[in-house]
Amino acid sequence: EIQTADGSGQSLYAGNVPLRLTQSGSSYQLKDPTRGNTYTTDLNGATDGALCTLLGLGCKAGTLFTSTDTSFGNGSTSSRESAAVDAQYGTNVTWDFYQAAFGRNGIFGTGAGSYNRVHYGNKYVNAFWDGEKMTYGDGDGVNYGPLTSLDVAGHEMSHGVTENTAGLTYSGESGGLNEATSDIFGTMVEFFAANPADPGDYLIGERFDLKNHVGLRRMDNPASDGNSVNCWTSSVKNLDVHYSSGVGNHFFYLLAEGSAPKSFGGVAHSSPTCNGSSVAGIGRDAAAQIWYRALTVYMTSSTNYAGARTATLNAARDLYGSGSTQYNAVATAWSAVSVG
Ligand code: ASN
Ligand code: ZN
Ligand code: CA
Repeated sequence: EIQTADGSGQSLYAGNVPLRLTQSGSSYQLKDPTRGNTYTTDLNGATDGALCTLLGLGCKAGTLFTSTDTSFGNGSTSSRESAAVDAQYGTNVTWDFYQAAFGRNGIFGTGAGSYNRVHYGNKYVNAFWDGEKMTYGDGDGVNYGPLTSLDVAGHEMSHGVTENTAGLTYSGESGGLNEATSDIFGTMVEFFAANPADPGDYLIGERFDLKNHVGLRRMDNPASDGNSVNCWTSSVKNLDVHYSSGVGNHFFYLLAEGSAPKSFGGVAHSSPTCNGSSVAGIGRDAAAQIWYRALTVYMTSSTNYAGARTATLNAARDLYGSGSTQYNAVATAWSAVSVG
C-alpha cells in the first residue's frame, strides 16, 4: 500500500525543512506525491558516460533515497542524504513558486514531476538540466560544497520551463536570455522560500560558496565577476551564455529593485546603470510577472535582447497598461543596460 507521509529533512543550506514522502510498507521514499511524484536519487559518484553525454541524454537514474523513518539527512555532508534533502526541498519550493506566482503546474506545465540526481561524479562543481531532470555535483569540497542551493535548484528547473515555453536557443543572445531567465527565476525562488537560513539576494550560488559566500554570479552588478557584462554591445552575442546573461540579469535587477543601493541577506547590492540614469524599481512580483509573460507569450527560440525589450514591453502593456508605471519602468530599465 502506497501513501503520503509527512517527514522532515536536515539540509545543508536551508536548515530543517518539511518533506512529503511516499510510504511503501515500512519504507519511506524521498518522493513527493503532492508535487507530481518528484523524487531524488543517489548517483554515488557515477556519471552518465561519454555516449549518453554525446547524445544529450542522462542515462543513469541512480538509486531512490529511502529510509526506515521519516527523517532524512543530518545537516552535513557526513550524511549522503543531506544534499538530497536540499535538492528535494529545492524542487518543492520551485514547484510551489511556479504554482503560486503563475499558476504553472510544474516544469512541464502538465502536473508531471521530474527528479533530482545528487552526488554526480567526483568533485564536480556544476549542476545541470538535461531536458528531463536535474543533476547536482558535490563541489570540490574545499571551495564549493554540493551545488544543491535553492537558487541553483530554481535555476536548473527554470531551464526546463524555458525549454517548454519560449525554447530560447542556448547560444548567442538568445542563450544569454535563456541563462538570465534561469538566474531570474532561481532568485525569485530563493525570495519565495523566505527561509532564514538562505535569505533572498541577487547572488547566484552564495550558499555553496564555502570560502567567499558570493557565488558564481550576481545580478545587481554582473560585471563585478570579471567576466559577465552589465551593458549590451554588439559583441555580447560572442560571449559564453553565462556571461551574456549579465545584460538580462542587470535589467531585471534594475526593474525590480531600482538603481539605489540596497541590502539583501546582509549583503550590500548596488547597480550602476550604463547611461547614468536612475531607475525606480517596480518590485519583484511585478517584474517576475512581466518576465514570465514575455517568456511564455512573446519570446521565441531566436529572441535577442532587442526582441526581449519588445516582449517585456508587450507583457507590461498586457498586465498593467501601456503608459503605466510598470510599462515605463521596463523601457527605462532596458535603456539603462543599453538595449534600445
Ligand atoms: N550549471 C550550468 C547551467 O545550468 C550548466 C550549463 O552550463 N548548462 O547553466
Ligand atoms: Zn543555466
Ligand atoms: Ca542567492
